[in-house]
Amino acid sequence: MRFFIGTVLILVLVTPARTLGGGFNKVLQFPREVSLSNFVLLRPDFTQIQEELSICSWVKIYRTDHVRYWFSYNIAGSEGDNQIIFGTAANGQHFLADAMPGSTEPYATNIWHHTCFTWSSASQLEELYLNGVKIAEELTPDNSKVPTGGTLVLGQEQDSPGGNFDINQSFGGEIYRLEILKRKISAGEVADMYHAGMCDYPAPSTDVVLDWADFLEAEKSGEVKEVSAGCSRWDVLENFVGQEITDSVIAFLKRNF
Ligand SMILES: [Ca+2]
Repeated sequence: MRFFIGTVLILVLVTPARTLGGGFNKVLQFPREVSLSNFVLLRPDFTQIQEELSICSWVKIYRTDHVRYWFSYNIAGSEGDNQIIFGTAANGQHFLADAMPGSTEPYATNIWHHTCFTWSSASQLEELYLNGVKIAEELTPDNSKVPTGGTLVLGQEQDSPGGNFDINQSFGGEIYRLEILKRKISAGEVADMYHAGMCDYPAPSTDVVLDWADFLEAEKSGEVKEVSAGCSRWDVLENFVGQEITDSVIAFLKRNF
């Protein structure tokens, strides 16, 4: 019994509290030198988002030599293209295997964008936002549903579940705070998220089906790595690793941070 209590105590102490914002300041980086090996793969349960969803993220794009895909959700045996893909140009988004009309302009490189896609089967309306502003919308067919049982890949465009990637569609860039909600959030909520900025990190709402911590915990392949989002003042301490904490180091930190 004593052993059991001790084990429970240890588990409580080492299990990070999700409500404290797991994943804060952790960016997933996909190298600029693209490779078919660089991706993150999940097999999520999308039962709760079959008829309504929002998918929002901060994304930084390193290259625009092709339309490249940072998000793809593919169903085995489904007809046509991927069910959901988000790419590096406004016309690079597909939902329910249907291309969303939009500008052919690629997004600017090396700066953070906030992107949000919202939809509900009841309204039939799918809407795409970039930096808090709606840039595209389209109506989906009656009684549409997102199929469950698919494979979600970050960093590659799948032509079959979890595979058949194309080097000209491989993503080089960064993703931060991707989350999937079971509710079609409003234009005002999207704008609020954008204006709060990428370093704002509220605890996940009850609408969240997959939060950023879930993506960070997923299997990473190739050279995908976690880097700092630059959202923590403590990042500066990495510059002092191995050094003695002297009065001058403390004075420097106080002056600058
Ligand atoms: Ca492809």
